[in-house]
Amino acid sequence: MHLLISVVFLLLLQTVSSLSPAEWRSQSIYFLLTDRFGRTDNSTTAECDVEKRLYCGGTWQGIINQLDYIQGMGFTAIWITPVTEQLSQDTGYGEAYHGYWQQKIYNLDSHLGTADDLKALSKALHDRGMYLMVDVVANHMGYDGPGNSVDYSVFDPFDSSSYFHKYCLISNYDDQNDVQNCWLGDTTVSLPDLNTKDAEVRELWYDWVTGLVSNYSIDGLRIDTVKHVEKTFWEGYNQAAGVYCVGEVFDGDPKYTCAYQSYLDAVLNYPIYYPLLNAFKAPGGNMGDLYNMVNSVASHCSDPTVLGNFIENHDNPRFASYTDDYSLAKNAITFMFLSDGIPIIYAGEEQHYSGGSDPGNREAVWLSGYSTDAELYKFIATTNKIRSLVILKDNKYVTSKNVPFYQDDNTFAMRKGSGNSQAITVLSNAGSSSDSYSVTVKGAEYSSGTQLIDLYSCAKVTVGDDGSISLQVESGLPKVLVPASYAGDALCGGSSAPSIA
Ligand code: ABC
Ligand code: CA
Repeated sequence: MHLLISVVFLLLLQTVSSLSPAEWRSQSIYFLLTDRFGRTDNSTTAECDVEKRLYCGGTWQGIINQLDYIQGMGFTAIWITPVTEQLSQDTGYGEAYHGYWQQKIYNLDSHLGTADDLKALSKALHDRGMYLMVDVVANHMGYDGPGNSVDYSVFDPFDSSSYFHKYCLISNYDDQNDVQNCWLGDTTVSLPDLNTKDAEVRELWYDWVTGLVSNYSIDGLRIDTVKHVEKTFWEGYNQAAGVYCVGEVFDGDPKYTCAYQSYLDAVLNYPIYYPLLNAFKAPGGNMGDLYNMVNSVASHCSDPTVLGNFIENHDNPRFASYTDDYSLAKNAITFMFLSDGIPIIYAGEEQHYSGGSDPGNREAVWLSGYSTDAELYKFIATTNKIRSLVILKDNKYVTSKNVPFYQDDNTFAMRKGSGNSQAITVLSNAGSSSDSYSVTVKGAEYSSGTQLIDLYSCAKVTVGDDGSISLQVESGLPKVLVPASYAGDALCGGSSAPSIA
């Protein structure tokens, strides 16, 4: 009886402290590489040469030190890179500063701090009403050297070759058996591939993830290399985690990627990533493909509103490595925040960092001095405010599906939300040096005479006779139009705007 009561109590504790997929919908995520974000000593000058691929000194305590900077942009959650103990060598690809080369899953990576530090980070976030998402890897371990030279005794608990698939490198990404059962990595650094169909391996992982989530009061997980493990593994894993899980399925085909949403709460929105990049990485980009992909994702994914949206991460060249144009960057960011799903900004994006491929895109954020005056820092803060406001005003906003309704060579428009509280997002690919131009978008479904306001510029517009909206696009900047009555303390306040009653 006592046991039963404690079990019920523990279950209750878990449900109050963790966040469900439904609750994640309204969050906004800041993704950082722990080693590259903040140092315990608060240094803003400590050297970090990305090309060396060595630990640069970021820690969990260093994140705690900079939570004002993250919260100041309006984020409500952070996603941090894996926390487990890594291979210790300086390999042909440097050290395991990124956290994806684990060896001992019950230990933490001591470069990043202690168990108490990680708990302190979790608590510091929760004290602010923020949430913690941790990156986890179940597909593989990491080993310094070729696959046929692996000493399995270094792994805990997977200390024998019997826990792993036979060594073979993935050679054909079109063959799903190859992708699941052969090994990622190469002969410089091996990623020994676990036999995840094995009952013992599954049980070890499921118990491990339950323990991790409860020990550190974790609110959500980002799961690595999801396409490299058979789908049936993930159902049990997600259940054992008991929190929102968003999986990395590195593939732009919505049919392929969305299929994983039948086994995991969500996936990262790789299908949108490519057309979003192509729409804005240079002036005059392709708006039609983005328009069509919104519809494809909506039809293939069981729930597009819980996907993780991004335009940058640590595996792809940063947006500013394609173009230094601020208006184009702003349009891509606006899309991510106002379309279906949960926005994810990759640390350094707010400083307009421009690193190319891995390892160039892993610059230390402290070298920016954590400037809160940076143009995109301020723009992201405003965009988080806009998203919070439309969520506050419309309790169906996050669950409603966005509908693209207008497109031409330079302009793309979509609406999201219910009835008379829809947010109308109008994007431009013209770039910051373009001439001012006028555009009339039709299909917004607001009745004629309605007064709308653009929450970025605070300019007002009245819906025309046939429901069309005539706009002036300046410097290729994006717009988010909402009922003019939304203007108030949060945004577009002041004497000229009516305040929220
Ligand atoms: C290391 C060095 C690098 C060096 C490299 C060869 O080895 O650090 O400098 O260049 C970690 C580290 C990396 C490290 C790797 C390998 O391990 O972070 O620095 O690279 O040791 C996740 C993580 C990622 C992590 C790992 C491994 C997995 O986010 O940070 O890397 O734990 C594949 C995987 C994907 C993985 C990604 C890096 O590689 O599937 O899980 N990411 C195609 C394939 C994808 C493939 C992708 C990139 O190429 O289909 O499966 O991702 O290689 C679209 C298609 C896509 C296609 C893209 C390119 O085009 O739709 O399918 O993706 O149109
Ligand atoms: Ca595998």
